[in-house]
Amino acid sequence: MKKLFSLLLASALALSLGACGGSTTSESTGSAATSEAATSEAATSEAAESTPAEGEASGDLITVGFAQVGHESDWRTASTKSAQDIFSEANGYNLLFNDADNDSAAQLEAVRGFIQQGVDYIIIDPIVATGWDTVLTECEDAGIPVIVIDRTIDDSDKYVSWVGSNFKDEGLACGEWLKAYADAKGITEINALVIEGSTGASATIGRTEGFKEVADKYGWNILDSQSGDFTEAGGQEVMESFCQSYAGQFNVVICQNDNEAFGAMTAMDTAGVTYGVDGDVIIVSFDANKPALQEVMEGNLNANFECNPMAAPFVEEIIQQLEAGETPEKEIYMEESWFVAEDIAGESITVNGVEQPLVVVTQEVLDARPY
Ligand code: GYE
Repeated sequence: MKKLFSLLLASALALSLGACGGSTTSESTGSAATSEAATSEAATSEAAESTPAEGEASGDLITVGFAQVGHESDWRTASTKSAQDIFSEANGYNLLFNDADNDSAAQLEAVRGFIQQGVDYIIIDPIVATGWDTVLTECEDAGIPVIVIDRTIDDSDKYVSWVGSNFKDEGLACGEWLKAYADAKGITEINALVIEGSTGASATIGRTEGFKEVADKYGWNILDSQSGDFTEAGGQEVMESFCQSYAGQFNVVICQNDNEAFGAMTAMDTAGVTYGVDGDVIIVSFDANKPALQEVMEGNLNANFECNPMAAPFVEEIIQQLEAGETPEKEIYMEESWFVAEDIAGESITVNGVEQPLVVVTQEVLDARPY
């Protein structure tokens, strides 16, 4: 019954959001630091469903607080869904979900809220890579194990495990693919524009460093690099200004996630710049969510470097190991694929000595994708 109510609440919320243009706002999903606050703001159905009192009353459920980044991208939606699917009551969990709406101060307070509620475990997807040691010490003092997913925490090791991706390798892979592609096409000069993700996020830092390392190695020109905040609107805004400032000067656009790429494509359409396999500009993205892979298949995006959002099953395994008194691995890397529109840059690329296939996106590949 509770579940039905929260489902109804969720659909009512979705309808009302749809009615005001389909975009979520900070008011509706805002920086609710505790599930109580989240309930009053109707922030998420999970939060509405999972009050601490229920967690205690439900006895043997394991209570997990998840401090999520926000709702900025399709990748993020897939990550949230993965956690909600795995940490369900049916699976023995009581999930307290917090959407920090990309506000790192709110995310720290959300973690503190979880400590106050006495949760059994805390999952953090850190918005930014630094500023964590104090709150992680508070978690340690409270005896609550922390599991970090996706982005890294770079200034503290007071967590049990991290599950995520090697973002620098993603950037390196993007660069090495571009080299092979440009060679195959006889393109000798690269003038690139980079639309970065959110400032201070390890995903941004790694992808930027990886691509820059390859650009420096081959003497490419990075004309500009600006944050689009991992959103479609941000990508569009940055690309609109790039189209004005660098008209006729660029032949590569690197978007650090799929949603920014959608925005960049809109901006280039408006500016009359052609891109993709038949265009003047090579456009590349990271994440490889289904809607973006569709664009790769149609030749509108030249390549897409996957970032796998399905960390939750690994986190559950870690929690089960802790419950059994075992010591989980400190770092777990997700498996990811590199996707391309055309079969012309070779069959694979090698990054840090590891060779990985380039997958040409077909309908069959698309159909087999889980997110
Ligand atoms: O690429 C982007 C999201 O942290 C890897 O965050 C994640 C990034 C992902 O908003 O779409």
